[in-house]
Amino acid sequence: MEVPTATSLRDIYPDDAIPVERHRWERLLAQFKEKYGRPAEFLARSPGRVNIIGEHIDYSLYGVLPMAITADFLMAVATQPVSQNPTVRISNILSEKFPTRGFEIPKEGEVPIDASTHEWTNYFKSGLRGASKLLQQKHNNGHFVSVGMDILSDGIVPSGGGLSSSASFVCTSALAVMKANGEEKVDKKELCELAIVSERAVGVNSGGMDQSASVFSLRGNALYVSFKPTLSATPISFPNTAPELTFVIAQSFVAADKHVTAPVCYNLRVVECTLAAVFLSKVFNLKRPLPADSSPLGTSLRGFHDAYFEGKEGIADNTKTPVPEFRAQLEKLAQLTEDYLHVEAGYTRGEICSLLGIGEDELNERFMSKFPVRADRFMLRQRALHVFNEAIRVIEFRQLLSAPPSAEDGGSDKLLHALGGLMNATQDSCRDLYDCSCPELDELCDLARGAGAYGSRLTGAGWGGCSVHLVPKEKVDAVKKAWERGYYRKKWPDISEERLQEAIVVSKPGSGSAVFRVL
Ligand code: NG1
Ligand code: MG
Repeated sequence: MEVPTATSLRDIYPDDAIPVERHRWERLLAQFKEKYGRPAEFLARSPGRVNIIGEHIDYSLYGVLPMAITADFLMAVATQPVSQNPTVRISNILSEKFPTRGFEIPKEGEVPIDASTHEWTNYFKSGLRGASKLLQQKHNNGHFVSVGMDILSDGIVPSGGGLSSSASFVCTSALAVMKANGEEKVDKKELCELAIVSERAVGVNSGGMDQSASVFSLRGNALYVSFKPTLSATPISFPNTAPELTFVIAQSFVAADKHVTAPVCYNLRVVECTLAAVFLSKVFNLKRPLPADSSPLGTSLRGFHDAYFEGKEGIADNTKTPVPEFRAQLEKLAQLTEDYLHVEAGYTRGEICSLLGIGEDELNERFMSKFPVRADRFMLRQRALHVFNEAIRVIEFRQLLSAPPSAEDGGSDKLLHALGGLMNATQDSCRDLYDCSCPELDELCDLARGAGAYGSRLTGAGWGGCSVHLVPKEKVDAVKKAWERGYYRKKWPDISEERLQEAIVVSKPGSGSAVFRVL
């Protein structure tokens, strides 16, 4: 599947967003011409996403259910005349929010990325790196050097908020580089896989959910993204129930800067899940080391899953859409975790080493060197329980969407309660087992549920950032009022109207990456 060349805004945005987007695109093109003294040749864009369910399981290679939002990163681009010293000149319309600065494209080796400075140019550079690597593979003409580019971008995905601002920026950047270097057709899977790997260069050992949602989404649909045996994305339509399913996004405004907290939050969770997988494979003395896979540290709970059930008659799942037995397998693994990973207080490095039969140096080298983490105890039990049970909730959520209860069987009210119940269970598990919520997110969820939301939970990495709520259309105002009174105006009595508008987003499912040829 290729990234589409849009011929009208209608190919990209839901109808009600068109007037605002038209104005935004025209403003960007006018400012591009003013800044660079010539018109842009094309525009590239990739949206942010909200994750409906399936949290912190993509890097364990279990399927997730995100939905692209309308907000995107939009880049106007013109290539520079061929020169000995190609450069990238890049700036943002909202320059104070997404600071970037130009740089020379190196003639040898990869563009250097200093992951210690958290600046947005790094995301462009990771997109440039990934695209250059892919173009080099495709055209194997020795070392590939990108043409110089003039870029003016306008990103309106709220940053640091769990709506994948970073992934959408990387995807747009990689797409812009591919187009600037003459790639007529850009394959979605290739674009997505390069964005997943290259974003890790910025210092967060992330999974592949965000880039997949950003690239593959189709307007009006959610997306089921699965990672084994290979990356695949399946559009999921919502049943046309009444009242219509509305997902409302609410910012906690708690800065969730994953780069700063990664060693004790996000990257630590990746290590804990990977160690849980290796630990379980030792407990069940599976013959050989776990198979290498596309997870950030090369092996995962899904790797343990497939190894544990390999050869067992009749139930082994390697298909894109899980077979019925897949759920039974997950329940079995959750039970094994209950029974065999019994230490609630967490496992020390020493205990892990003695069970794995390796020394502390090897443990650090294999699991904690590229992305250092800080912890004395690793909560293997809790993280594995969350992952296996969350993977089950995704299967149940999908089944409800594809086969909603019939009218006589309770109809849409039963559907909304069931979907909301799964989202609430995910929030409880993120808070209690995965420890990635925070009081502000818990507060937003309580207020929403009290005002009529069927389901409320954090979305994205958590530890701040955004929440997502399943709210029947007629209850949206009541929920917004409850947040205004009980959260936003309480914490910030002088909050501006504009900030309040920014806090709550009701977004219809938008489409994914696209390019728009101007000249
Ligand atoms: P956010 O918080 O939107 O960046 C992060 C990861 C995802 C996934 C979620 C948790 C990055 C780029 N993305 O999303 O891969 O693991 O957390 O489900 O870090
Ligand atoms: Mg992100």
